[in-house]
Amino acid sequence: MKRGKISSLKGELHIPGDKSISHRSVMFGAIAEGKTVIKNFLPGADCLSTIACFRKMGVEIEQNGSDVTVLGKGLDQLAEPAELLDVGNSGTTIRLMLGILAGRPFHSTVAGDESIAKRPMKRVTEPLRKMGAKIDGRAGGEYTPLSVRGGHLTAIDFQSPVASAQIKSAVLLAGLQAEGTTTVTEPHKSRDHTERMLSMFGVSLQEDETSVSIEGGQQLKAAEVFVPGDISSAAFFLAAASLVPDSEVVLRNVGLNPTRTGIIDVLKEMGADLEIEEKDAGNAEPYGDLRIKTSSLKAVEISGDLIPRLIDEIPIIALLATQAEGTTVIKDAAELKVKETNRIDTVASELKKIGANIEPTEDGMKIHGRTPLTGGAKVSSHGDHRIGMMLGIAACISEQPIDILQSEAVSVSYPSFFEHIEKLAAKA
Ligand code: SPQ
Repeated sequence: MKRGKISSLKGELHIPGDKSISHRSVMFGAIAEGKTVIKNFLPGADCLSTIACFRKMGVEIEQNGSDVTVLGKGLDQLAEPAELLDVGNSGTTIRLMLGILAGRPFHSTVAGDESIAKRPMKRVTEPLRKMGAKIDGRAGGEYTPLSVRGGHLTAIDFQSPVASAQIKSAVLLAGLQAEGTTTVTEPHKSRDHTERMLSMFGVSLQEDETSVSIEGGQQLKAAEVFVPGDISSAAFFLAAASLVPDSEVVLRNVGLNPTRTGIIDVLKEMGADLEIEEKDAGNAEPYGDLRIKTSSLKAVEISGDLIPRLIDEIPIIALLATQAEGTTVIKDAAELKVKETNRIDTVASELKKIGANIEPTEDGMKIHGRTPLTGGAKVSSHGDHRIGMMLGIAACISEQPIDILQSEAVSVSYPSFFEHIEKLAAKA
């Protein structure tokens, strides 16, 4: 797909539903008793994979665009799937679903696409095996396809080596089915959508800053879920409006869960002209409207407990940093290497092709600004939705058009991404 410079972005967008919350609403609805109604569900490829997997376990799920109804009959009614559970490109689907499958007394096989086949699974399969699940796979259970025989589980006290909501959630979902109280402790707090949503579904949890405990044997009760817009998707338009001259954009109903708002903190520190209006304080997941205008940015340092609060935004932060005064340093972000692509390498290689001055490091990157983007090159998403969207925004400010290969990857989390750029550009 060839994309070129845009003179200005104006208008407003309703950002599609949050991917993390959409996955969880289907999974928790599927194991709850009763009818779960989901509004503003994200009909992106990843969340559709979650729906397809649970249908294969006998759960009735109606999906009409962003309206979804899940007819849950409780954990015990999940059926042994006759076919492979195909998670597509979705790390969240496979890791959280493994936590559920670990306690089910049946056999299942789980796999996904080429990218999933390279992503590490022992971080989840090891604690689940310790609890009593039988899981096998390539390289001793590190890589898909994975074969799972679930059954009786015993609680564990698990110290996760990395801050990861997927590891935490998988162990908690297994803990829900285990004998005793399971505790997960992380080095830094990761996104807490699982904890918030389990509470909505009637499960009690004990939480402190970096650990969560759950007592086994609790039954989920169906709930009504409103999914706010995905701040990770909004981030691309926050960046676009900051960088494209003479822009002013309003993003409606964006999720503002504090475990996800690192991008807002960083934009403010960089000097962005950003206003936030919080809405319905009663929703389990806070949300609000964001208004952002073009601004002059300066470099920042990003590390430590800020990293899990913006891990998926690092590709777009790198683009912002190319246009900020000074050198931006990103550290403690080695987790980027095990995402849909090695995002340290793909961000650096693709941005360099269009003129950026960026150095990959062991656990992050250094970006030297301000460097005008020349464009005029062929780049690729490498099948990674966030790299595809970052390049889509880079094209808006590049001197020459750029050719983005595998741009269709954006449909994993934001199928209407390019239409939304057109919508704002058309009004300019
Ligand atoms: O689902 P997937 O493929 O892992 O998606 C990504 C993304 O960029 O959309 C990561 F590549 O988001 C993860 C996120 O990085 C979604 C997620 C969740 O919903 O629990 C948690 C984070 O991953 P992790 O490994 O830190 O738990």
